[in-house]
Amino acid sequence: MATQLKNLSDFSNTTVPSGAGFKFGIVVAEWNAGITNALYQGAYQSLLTHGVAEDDIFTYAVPGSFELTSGADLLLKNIPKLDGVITLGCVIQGETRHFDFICDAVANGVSNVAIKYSKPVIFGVLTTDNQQQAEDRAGGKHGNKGDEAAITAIKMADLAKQLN
Ligand code: DLZ
Repeated sequence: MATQLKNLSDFSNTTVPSGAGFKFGIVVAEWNAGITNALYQGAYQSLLTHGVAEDDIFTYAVPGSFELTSGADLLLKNIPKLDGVITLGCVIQGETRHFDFICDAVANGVSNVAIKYSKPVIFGVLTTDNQQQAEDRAGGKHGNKGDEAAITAIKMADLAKQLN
């Protein structure tokens, strides 16, 4: 069973479980490739650091963030025994409402895929006002959100292992 936390402060002490034996898919959007490549490097390195084997990481690219949902769905459908999928993208606000449609679609989409398969599908998508905010979160002053997405994937896969 999952570890019972006694109080909220226990959360800050939560360590990252070992990722050894877990199998993850990564789906990366090609739009804003400079940013998404940095997110990918962060996520991949973090999985390795926490014990996931190179052979247990399956990476695929999709054209844009909108396609992350179907990419995650295809991976979970076709790669046996995946423990979860990390989606990585970067949507930068433009002059039209495209931004809102893409962000809403991918946030709802990955949630639905997670529920469909009862597997973690992690939302590693930057949704920023401009390029600088994206760079700040892809290895810049606010860290690398790809790294955080990988840690979230391991924690959720570990939770699923404990409960299933
Ligand atoms: C079309 C589009 C635009 C305008 N902006 C972005 C963006 O900032 N980030 C991103 O990942 N993708 C963008 N796209 C592409 C869409 O995600 C999608 O690939 C197309 O609408 C085709 O379905």
